[in-house]
Amino acid sequence: MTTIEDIKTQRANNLIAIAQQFTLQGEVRDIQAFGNGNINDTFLVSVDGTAGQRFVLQRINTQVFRQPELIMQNMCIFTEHVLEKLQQNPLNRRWEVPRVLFTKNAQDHWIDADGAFWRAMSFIADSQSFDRMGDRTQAGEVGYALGMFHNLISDLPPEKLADTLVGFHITPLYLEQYNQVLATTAVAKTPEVNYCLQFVSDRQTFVDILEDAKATGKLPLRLMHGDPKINNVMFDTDSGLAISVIDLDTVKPGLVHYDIGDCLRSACNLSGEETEDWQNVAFDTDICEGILQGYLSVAKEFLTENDYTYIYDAIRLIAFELGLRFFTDYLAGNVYFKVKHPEHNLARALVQFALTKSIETQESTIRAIIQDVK
Ligand code: GN1
Ligand code: MG
Repeated sequence: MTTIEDIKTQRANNLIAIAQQFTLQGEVRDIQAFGNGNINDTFLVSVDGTAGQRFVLQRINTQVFRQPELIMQNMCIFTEHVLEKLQQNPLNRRWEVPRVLFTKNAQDHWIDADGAFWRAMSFIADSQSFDRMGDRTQAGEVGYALGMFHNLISDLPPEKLADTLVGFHITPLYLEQYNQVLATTAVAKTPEVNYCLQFVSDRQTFVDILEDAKATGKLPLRLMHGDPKINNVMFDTDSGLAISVIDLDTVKPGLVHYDIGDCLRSACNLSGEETEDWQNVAFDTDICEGILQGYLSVAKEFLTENDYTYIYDAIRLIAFELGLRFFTDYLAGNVYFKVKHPEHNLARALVQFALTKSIETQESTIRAIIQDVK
C-alpha cells in the first residue's frame, strides 16, 4: 500500500533530483519551500561542499507563462547588459544582479519527467526581504532600488526583450476579462461581492488612462520590471541598504509607470496585501514621499515632463488593477493566483480596493508630493 509518507518521500526525492541537475559541484543537502509567490513554486536549495552555497529553484507556472523559454532568454539578455554596464561604470555601493544557473548540460532550464519547467537562480548572500514596509529610510532605499533597476536597463532597447506575458498590466484587457467572467458565471451576491461590483462599475472610464497615454505617445514604451513589490527588493543584512531587485520573470517592454504604481501600491500599504483587516487599509503618504525621493534620486536622469504628469494616475490605477485581477480570479474560481482558501482572492481584492479608495481620498496630497520631489 502506498502511504502519504511514501508519496511525500517520492516528491522530495524528485525535487532533489531536479535540484541536482543545476548543481555543478557538491550534493544537494536540503530543499525548503521559499517565499510567498502567487504564481510559481519556489524552493531554496542548500548544497554541500562549497561552504554555505545556496540557490533558488523554481517551477514556472506554464499556465500563466506560456513560453517560459522566452523568460530565460530575456533574463540572459538582461543580466548580460546590466553586468556589463556595472563593470564599465561601477557603483559606489553594493548592487547585485541575480544570475541564471545552468544545468550540467549547459541548459538554462530543465524539463522534468512530468513535463514541468524548472530553472535556477543564484541566491544573493547576506540579504533579506520584507513583506511589509519598515521606516522612512527603508522607503528611500526601495525607491532607490527601483530607480537603479530602471536606470540600468534604460539604454537597452525595449524590442530586445520578448513579451513573456501578453496583456500584463494592460488594465483595459483585465476589465474585458472581468466582463467576460461576469457574463458567464453565476455570482453569489454577498455584501462584499456587491461592494466590489459597484467599486469596479464606478471606475470604468478611468481604466484606459495609461494605455491611452501610451497609444498617443505621451508615455514611451520602455523596459520594466513588472512586479517590483516590496518583497522583491533585497536588503543587505548588515547595512540595511537595498542591493537588488529580484523576480525577473516579467522584465519586458512596458511602462515604468506600471512599476512605479506597483511599487507604491505595495510598499505604502503598511498592513500588507495579505491583511484580513481590509477596512483599515490605508495609503501612507509619508512612505510614498520617501520612495519617490529615493526613486527620483536616480530616475530624474531619464524621466520626462509627461512622465511626472502620470505618476498619480499610475499609483491609483495599478492598485485598482490588482484589485480587479484578484476579484476577477475569485469570480472565475481561483484559476490564476494561488489561494489558501476559496475566499482568499476576494479578501485580497478588498484590500486593493480599500487602498485605491485611500489613494483617491488623498489625491491632492499625493499630487503635491510629486510636485515637491520633482
Ligand atoms: C503575482 O507571483 P508573484 O507573487 O511574484 C503577480 C503580480 C502581482 C502579485 C501580487 C505574473 O506575483 O502581478 O502584483 O502576484 N504576478 C503575475 O502579490 O501575475
Ligand atoms: Mg513575481
